[in-house]
Amino acid sequence: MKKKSNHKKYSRKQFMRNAGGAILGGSLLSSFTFPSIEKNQVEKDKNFLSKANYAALTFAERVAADPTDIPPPIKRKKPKTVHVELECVELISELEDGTKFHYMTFGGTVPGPMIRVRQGDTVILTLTSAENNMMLHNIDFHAVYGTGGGAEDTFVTPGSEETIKFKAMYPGAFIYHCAVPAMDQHISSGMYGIILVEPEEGLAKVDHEFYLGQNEVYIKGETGDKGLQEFSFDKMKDENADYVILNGKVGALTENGYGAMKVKKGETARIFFVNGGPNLASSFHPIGNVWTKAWRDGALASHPERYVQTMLVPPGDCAVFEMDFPVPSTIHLVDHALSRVEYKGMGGDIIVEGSPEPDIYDPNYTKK
Ligand SMILES: [Cu+2]
Repeated sequence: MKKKSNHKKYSRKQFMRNAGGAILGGSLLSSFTFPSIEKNQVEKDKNFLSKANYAALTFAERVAADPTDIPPPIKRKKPKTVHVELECVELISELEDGTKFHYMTFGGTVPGPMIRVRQGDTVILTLTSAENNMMLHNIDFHAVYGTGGGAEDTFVTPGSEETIKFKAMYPGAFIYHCAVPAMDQHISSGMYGIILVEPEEGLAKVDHEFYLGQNEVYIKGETGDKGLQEFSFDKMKDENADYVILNGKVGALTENGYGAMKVKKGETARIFFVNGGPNLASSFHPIGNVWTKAWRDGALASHPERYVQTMLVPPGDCAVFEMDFPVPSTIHLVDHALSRVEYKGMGGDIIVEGSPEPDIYDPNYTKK
């Protein structure tokens, strides 16, 4: 049985005791203020991570979310009450092979599990925090009317839980993210995902759905350094990222990683994309293809834009795409700020299998 965290009555001392150690708290620069959290906490604890003993955290072989691990489309014609449980999980995993990092996640993956509800549904959301976590966490849903999108009422210390209820009033794909003081660090470390609120009329039928998340990571070392890398607040303040990655790890969604996404010629796919940031906008582009339909900001109540080459997705935002695959090809999904692809790990692949379509694209054409 998890204990309620009851954060509103917490003194810093109690807070530290319950967390089993120091907890990195709020930035004085934050525009978000939580009166329940002492303001000088972050300055006192700034060096906590560099002194932290990570022995309590488990090593996860894989932190990258499986892009096909998505709840099925909703067929219901009526709203209902949906129970959702999300666990805050800190772990050690790899930014690239041999480069270890203290990830903070929802559910152990980056991005966190995709939540799928229907407009009008009532959501009973329970946020839990794993016993061996070191930090304070909470959750802010952009799909929620209410203070902090739920953040103010979901602070969880290690081993505790909080529950809120909300109604999904409007449709769209919305980010959820941790929003404790120092939320930029927590999001950079992996604490973000999508809550999809399907419109009452549902979504068009497609052959595949994929779930992708971009975020950037700041470390004290350099990109590619081996061993456990410390988080760099200084680089984060300068927005000078060492990694810009898709689904939490360099090359995760390629044949050299956990495998590319696979489709067949003539099929269709929908892509749910979230940019956690915390600071960098994504110029999201499918090399060798186009976004046949694109819902900017994940705003599914709007008409989609058509044949969009590069979609700007700001930090803290989503986009929904539909794609056609008329020819066999390998489509590189990139942030078209291409130095992030060349030097910082960004990108993932969709492989389109099938026989050639020389009318549309002929790589072997001989000039007559
Ligand atoms: Cu957090």
